[in-house]
Amino acid sequence: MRASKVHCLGFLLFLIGILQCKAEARYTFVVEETPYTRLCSTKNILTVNGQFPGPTLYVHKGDTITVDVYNKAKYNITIHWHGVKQPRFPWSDGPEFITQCPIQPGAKFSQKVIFSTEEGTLWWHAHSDWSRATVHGAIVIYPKKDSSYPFPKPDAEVPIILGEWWKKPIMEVYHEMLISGGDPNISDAYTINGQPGDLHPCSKQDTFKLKVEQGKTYLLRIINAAMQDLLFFSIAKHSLTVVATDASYTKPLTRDIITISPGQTIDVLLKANQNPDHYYMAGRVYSSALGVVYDNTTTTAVVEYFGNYTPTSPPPLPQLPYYNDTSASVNFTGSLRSLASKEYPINVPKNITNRFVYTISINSFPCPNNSCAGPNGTRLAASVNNISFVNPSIDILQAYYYSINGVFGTRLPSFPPYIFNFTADVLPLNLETPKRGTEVKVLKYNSTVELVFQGTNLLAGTDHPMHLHGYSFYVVGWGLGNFDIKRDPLNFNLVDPPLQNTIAVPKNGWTAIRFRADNPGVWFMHCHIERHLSWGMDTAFIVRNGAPPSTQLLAPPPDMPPC
Ligand SMILES: [Cu+2]
Repeated sequence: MRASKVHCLGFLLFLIGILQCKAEARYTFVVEETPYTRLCSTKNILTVNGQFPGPTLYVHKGDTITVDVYNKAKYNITIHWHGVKQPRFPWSDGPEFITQCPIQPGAKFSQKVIFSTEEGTLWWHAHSDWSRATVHGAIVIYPKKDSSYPFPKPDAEVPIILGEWWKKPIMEVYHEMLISGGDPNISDAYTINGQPGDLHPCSKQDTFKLKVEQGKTYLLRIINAAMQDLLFFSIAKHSLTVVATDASYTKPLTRDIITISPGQTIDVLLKANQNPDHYYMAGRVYSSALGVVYDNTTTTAVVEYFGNYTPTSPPPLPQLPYYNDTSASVNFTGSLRSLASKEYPINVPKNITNRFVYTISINSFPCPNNSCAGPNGTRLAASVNNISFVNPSIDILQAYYYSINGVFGTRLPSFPPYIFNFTADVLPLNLETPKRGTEVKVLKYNSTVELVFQGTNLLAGTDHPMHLHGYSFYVVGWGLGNFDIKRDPLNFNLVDPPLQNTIAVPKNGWTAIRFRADNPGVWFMHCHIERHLSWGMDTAFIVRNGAPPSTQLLAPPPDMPPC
C-alpha cells in the first residue's frame, strides 16, 4: 500500500515533468558567420543556425520558452525578443549595456523568453552594434490552444520579413559611420524574406514566391526588419486587410498600400480573389528627411496563382506612393484601431500619474577643424530632450539591481529643456548641439504614464519609429506641428487606440502614448532607425518594484554574461 503510494507520487511527478517540458520548450540559436550571395557578390554575414532570415519561433500565447544562444562568431552579440514583455524578467531582454553585457565570442547565454498578453506576430533580432541587419527572425504567437483568431481562420500563414542588404560587410558600414561622423552608406537593396527580387541583378532565380490558390485567404505576418527606413508595401491588384499590429488585434482595415516602420509588425489577410496570374508584391522606402540620401530601389516577390495559364510577363507591379509622401504614411498609421471588443477589451489608463513631453531630434557635435563628415564638418548625433545617450560601462540593469553608483543618472528631463518652435522651417544653429549623458526616468510601480514624443526640425526633421521594451502602449493621439498641451488632449482616442510597441512619430509632428508601469525592471526606449539609435536617440525607464513579492523583479539567471 505504502509502496504503491510512492509509485503513484513518482508517476505524478514524472507527468508534471513531461508537462513542464512541453510548456517550456528549448531552442538552440548558434550565432555564426555564414557566406551568402546577393546582388552578384558573396560575403560572410552573421546568422543564427546558418539561416538568413533566421529561424521562426512558433509559440502559443502565455508560453515560456528557453533559447540557448551560443556565440560562435568573432563579434560580441546580444539577442532581443522584440515586443515580448518579459514580465518581471528584463534579464533576458537583450539590449547591450541596458539589460546585459554582450555574449562574448565562444560564450553562451540561456535566455528565458516569457510570453504573456502578446498574440499575433513579433520578431527577434540582435541588439548589439548593427548585427541585427542579418541576425533576425519571426516569432509567431498563436492563440491559446482552446481559443481562435478574431477573424475567419486563414487557409495558410506566411511570414513576410522586409530587410535591407549592403554589399559591404555591415560592420564596415557601421564603423565607417562612427569614424567619419557622417551619414552611413545607403543599402544596395531591400529584401523580402532575404531576397532583393526580380528588379535586381543576379536575383531573379531566387525571388521569393508565394503560391496561392484562387478563393483562399492567406495571413501574411509582415515584419519590417530593415535598418534605416520606413517602407511602403503593396500587392498588385489585391487589397490587404490589416487585422493586427505588434501582436495585438486591430479592427479590420482594408487598404491597397500599408506603411510599416522598422520594428513594427503588421498582420494582414490577403484574399486570392483575382484571375490566376502572377502579381508582384513590392516594398519601397518612405524617406521624409530633406537632403538625406536613401536607397531608392524596389524589392519584389511574386504572388503566383496555381493553375494552367500563361502568366503576364513581367507581372504587374503595385503603385507605391512617392518616396516622401508623408500623408500616405500618416493616413495609414493613424487609421489603426484596437479591436476593443468584449472578447478583446482594452484598458487605457485614464488617471495619469506621470506626464512627460520628450523632444526627439537629430543633432550635431562640433568636430576639431570641422573635420567630420556631418553638415559643415560636424559629427551627427541624436537626442531625447536634448540628451544624446551614451552607453554606460556596465549594463544599467545590473547597476540598478546591485546599487552600483556612477553608471547612469536619473535626471532625464520630463519636459523639453528649451522651448522653441520645434517644427519651424529654420532654427537657430545653437540649438543643434545636445548634451551627452546616460539618463533614465524612474517610475513608481503601477503608476501611469502619458508620454508625448515631439519631433523637431533640427538638422533634418524626419519620422522616428519609437520603440519601448517591456511594454505595449496605447497610441492615443498624433498630429503634425507642435503638440498643444491644452487643445490636443481633448481629441485623444481613449475608446479604441491601437496597442503597439513601436510607433512612427511623424515628421515635424508629435505622437502621444499611454501605459501603466506594471512591469518592474529596466526598459530601453529608442528610435528603431539604427543610425538614430547609434547617434543617441535612446533612453530607458526604470520601473520600481511594487510592495507584494509578486510585483517585484525576479532574480537574475546564474549565467548572465559578464561585463
Ligand atoms: Cu529616429
